[in-house]
Amino acid sequence: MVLDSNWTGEYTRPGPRLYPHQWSWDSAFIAFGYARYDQKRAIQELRHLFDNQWTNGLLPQIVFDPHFGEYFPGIDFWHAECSESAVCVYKTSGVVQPPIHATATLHVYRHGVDRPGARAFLEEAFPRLVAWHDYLYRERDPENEGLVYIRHPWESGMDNSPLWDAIMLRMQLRSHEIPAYRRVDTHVVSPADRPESAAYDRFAYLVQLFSRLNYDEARIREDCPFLVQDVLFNSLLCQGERDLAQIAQLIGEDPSPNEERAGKTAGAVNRKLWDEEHGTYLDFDLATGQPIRVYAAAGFLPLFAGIPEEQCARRMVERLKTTGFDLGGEGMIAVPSYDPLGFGFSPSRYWRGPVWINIDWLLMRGLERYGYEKHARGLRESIVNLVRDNGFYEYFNPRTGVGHGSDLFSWSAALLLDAMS
Ligand code: 9YW
Repeated sequence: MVLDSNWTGEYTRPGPRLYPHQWSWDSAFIAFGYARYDQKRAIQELRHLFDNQWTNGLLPQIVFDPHFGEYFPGIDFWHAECSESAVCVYKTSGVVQPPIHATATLHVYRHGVDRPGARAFLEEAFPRLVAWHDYLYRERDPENEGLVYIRHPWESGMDNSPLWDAIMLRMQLRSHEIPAYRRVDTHVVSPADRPESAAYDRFAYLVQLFSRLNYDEARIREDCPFLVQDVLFNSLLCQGERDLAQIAQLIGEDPSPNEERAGKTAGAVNRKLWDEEHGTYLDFDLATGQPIRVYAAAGFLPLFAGIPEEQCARRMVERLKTTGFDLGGEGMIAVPSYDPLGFGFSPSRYWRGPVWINIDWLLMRGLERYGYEKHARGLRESIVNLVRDNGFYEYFNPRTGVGHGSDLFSWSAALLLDAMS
């Protein structure tokens, strides 16, 4: 079983060779899978991440396992110790990933068979989750808009998406500005599946910028060429706040601050990120003050958080059906991560079009939430068949179903377990 083989005793590796350390949103997705059949592991998974939270609340994208060296960028590239807040058990990276942790924690509570254990974990996790969301609203929303920014493509969880192409192109680096580094990923899987080296130059440049600025967010905000209010990140934060309010209620805390923040973020997503012309949501580039007019599947994920009004949701579903996303149609095996009719599409390259199970799982839950049962059921069947027929890959060609990236990929297994139960 995929999850058992990736379990280290402390956390679950996202993939056996490509991703040996602990990744933040992977662990949350993995906890969804464990929730029903191994509550203890679901809790351990999240606890291992929370134990490595920075003192300012930042929940790191990667917690490094000292037993595994082979990964770029590793501990020595991040220099997280430059931040006085990075006081944790293990070394970590210095960026974050989408905040789906409160939602995962509540899910583990709801499905846990050991009720006292599940409740005790809610009490343990609550202050961690509050500190995490407080960090985001405090450090990443300087104008108090209710929308937080990300400052690296890795923070989106979709690092090679065409969403970032214009910003990457704008970052014209002189050769002395590109740090020396050696990639490991292209030795583990086919380089044709992975981001180009021009993208990695920019990823590495940003990491070096953060460490040079000692991870001081006020200074990063001034100098960083990548500052984006991302639809998926803010939608998950909004749902996370709704779930944190539920957790507060369950353990006898005041839910109103979280309810208020959820409402504020939902309102801001609708006001600032909705694209009336195309009936979807768009990311906003804070450096240019303009929306990013790139149409990715993530633009539909406010459905997961109940953000759009019914009428907007209807337009979104129409758009999903009539564009290259082909919801419910015959052309695509499941909903691709990026519109195949878009300029940056590739059926096999990382985040530029392949089907990702986590994106379709979020969309499936969103469609269910709005009562689009037939489409939700269709999408569930598509992803179950896709994995059954092709294996537990990281992502899949949307036309042929051929798997790419890491094999034995943990969240593909975990979310399948959840989708089938
Ligand atoms: C990287 C681990 C991570 C995921 C991201 C995915 C990829 C690249 O792998 O990140 O090297 O960190 O884009 O969403 O969490 O599975």
